[in-house]
Amino acid sequence: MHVKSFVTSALVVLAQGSSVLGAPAPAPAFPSPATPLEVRDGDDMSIYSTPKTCTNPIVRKEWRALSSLERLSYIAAVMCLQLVPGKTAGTNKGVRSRYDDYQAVHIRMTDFIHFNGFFHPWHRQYLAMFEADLRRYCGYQGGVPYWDWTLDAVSEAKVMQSPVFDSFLGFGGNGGYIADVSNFPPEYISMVDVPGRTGGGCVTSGIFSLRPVSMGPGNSTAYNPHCLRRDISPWLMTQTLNSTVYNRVLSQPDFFHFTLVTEGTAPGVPAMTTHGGGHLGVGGNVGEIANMYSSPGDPLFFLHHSQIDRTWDKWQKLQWPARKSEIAGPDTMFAYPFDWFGPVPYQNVTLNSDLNFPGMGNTIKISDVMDTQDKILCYKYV
Ligand SMILES: [Cu+2]
Repeated sequence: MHVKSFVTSALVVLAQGSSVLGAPAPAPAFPSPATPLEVRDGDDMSIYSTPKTCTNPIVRKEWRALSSLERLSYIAAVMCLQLVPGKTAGTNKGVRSRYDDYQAVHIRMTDFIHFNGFFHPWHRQYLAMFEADLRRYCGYQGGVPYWDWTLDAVSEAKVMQSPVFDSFLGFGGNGGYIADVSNFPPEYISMVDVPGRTGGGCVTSGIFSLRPVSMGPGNSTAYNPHCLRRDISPWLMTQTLNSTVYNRVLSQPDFFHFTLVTEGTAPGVPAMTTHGGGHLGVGGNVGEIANMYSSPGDPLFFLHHSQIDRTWDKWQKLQWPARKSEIAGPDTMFAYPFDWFGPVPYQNVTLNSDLNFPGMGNTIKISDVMDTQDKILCYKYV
């Protein structure tokens, strides 16, 4: 299936869907293909961990630096991945598509890849795999775009007008405002109570509002189709995603502090920085992207994490090549220095530590993903 035909289908679906955009959600009107799309590379999952000579790196650009056609091509490719059959439905019952495979592996791995030393390298490889699939299954030609939120976090008004929220050339906007979300089931509620939240309802604009999220919210890979929710806090975004916070992250003297400051030095809003700010700034109290487990159900996840990965790359390049081999942090979630809920036994991660993607790809070493243009990776940020 070629990009062009997907762009066309996207336009057709948008046109057809326009009448339901204002209707109350859930609106599970996303079309299913009559016949499964061709999965060209079969079950070959070794491609993600095959070393390559990196002569022509994939280019990852900022969302607004893409042309309109490039933005549509990316959106169409993500839609396409939501139509390509998944491969892990045997273990993850909620999987309906290749896109869902990514949500499922994140749900399953969440307790092993956050608030510890695996956070940066695991998400780096995760994005590279997602990018490889957009390209091999969906004919996408570019890299996973990043969302440089520092360009938006200058004011609350600007945040709401961010091009990533565009209903046509973006990922749709906020959910409708629900003042009281206290009656939501606990799995919907994010870890932190977010001040200044303005949504909470189902996303009502953009192509992704038409397709239900397959799994979650929360720590479950059972099939539970539900609408994509957002609960944007423009206030939180201006506090956590501005260039001052960004530069504080970048100026950390070693990886231990870099990764600590990226994930936050304490639970809660006052210590929140870039990573939490993107998730909770868009997801608020009940949005999918605010959910530690099921957040990749919101396609904006990938743009946010591309920016987080870009920041790591930028930080590395500030002292290159020394930082190409600098890794730190515990091998266990919420262990020191993330031991906010009491002491947790741990060991330090090393370059030799394993990164696991159950059902998705081979186990690799952290050392495999320390350079975006070496070993198994080949991409760059511009
Ligand atoms: Cu994550």
